[in-house]
Amino acid sequence: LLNAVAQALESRARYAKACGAIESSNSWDHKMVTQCLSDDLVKLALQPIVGAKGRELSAYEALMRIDHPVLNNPLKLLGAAERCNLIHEVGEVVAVRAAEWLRKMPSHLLLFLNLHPSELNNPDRLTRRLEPLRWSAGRVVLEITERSNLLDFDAWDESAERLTALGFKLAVDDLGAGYNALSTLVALRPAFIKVDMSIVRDVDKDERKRRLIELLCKFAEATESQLVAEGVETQNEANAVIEAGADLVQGYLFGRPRLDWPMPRGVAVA
Ligand code: G
Ligand code: MN
Repeated sequence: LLNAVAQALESRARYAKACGAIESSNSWDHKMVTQCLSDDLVKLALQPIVGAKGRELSAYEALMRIDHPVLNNPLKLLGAAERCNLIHEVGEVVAVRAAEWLRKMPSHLLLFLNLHPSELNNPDRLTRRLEPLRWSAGRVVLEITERSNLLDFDAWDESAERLTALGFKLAVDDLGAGYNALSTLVALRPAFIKVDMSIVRDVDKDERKRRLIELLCKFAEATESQLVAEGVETQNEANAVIEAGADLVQGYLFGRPRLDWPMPRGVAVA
């Protein structure tokens, strides 16, 4: 039944759009996003991030999971929230959920959290919505994807400065998947560099990928940041990125995102 309702809603939204009824589809978006927020349908799953050398659990990345029949993945929720201007409200709920995880997690573990690039345009609003995390800002790493052009956002530097002053750490996410990779690395001075899984995939079989990761590891070392290899799925990929000098590894090999707590012990061992 849920599937049927979902399909009906989705085709109705498509129909409304096709008719050019932008306003009505906007109000659908608004209704559905608001429903996700008010009915507590937005959850955060945690995926382990593991130290490359000792294979010890070092951090988790919080990834949104949405229990809504139509907006049933983060991209759909964020797409709808962008269209009806509710990105900030989604972020507020995420911050509250992330603070709940921080309270449960052992205090030596960091929590990586994704920002929406448009949030960087409004430093006041962004710092306000991160308020629930302020008490433990030093354990929070804010990921900024380089899929969008960070430098297009006027206030990105003020945002970055204020977040750093509050004690939050910054990460460049998805490095290698987007368009602006290298200038973001220079401008943002991130504490963590997360290399996209498109570069990690088959790194053990591709000499150029291996060389590229080596180069980025050298850059990370020289700039006192840490390199995280994302999307590691096989033991051979893990061995290759660790040999290339990655500080941290993340991916299905080490654990999938999970909603339950406590996490199973002994995540990931090579
Ligand atoms: O853009 P970002 O790096 O935040 O996206 C993380 C996404 O990648 C999540 O949706 C997560 O579920 C997914 N993911 C995490 N580890 C792996 C992996 O090893 N393989 C694949 N294919 N996806 C992964
Ligand atoms: Mn991320």
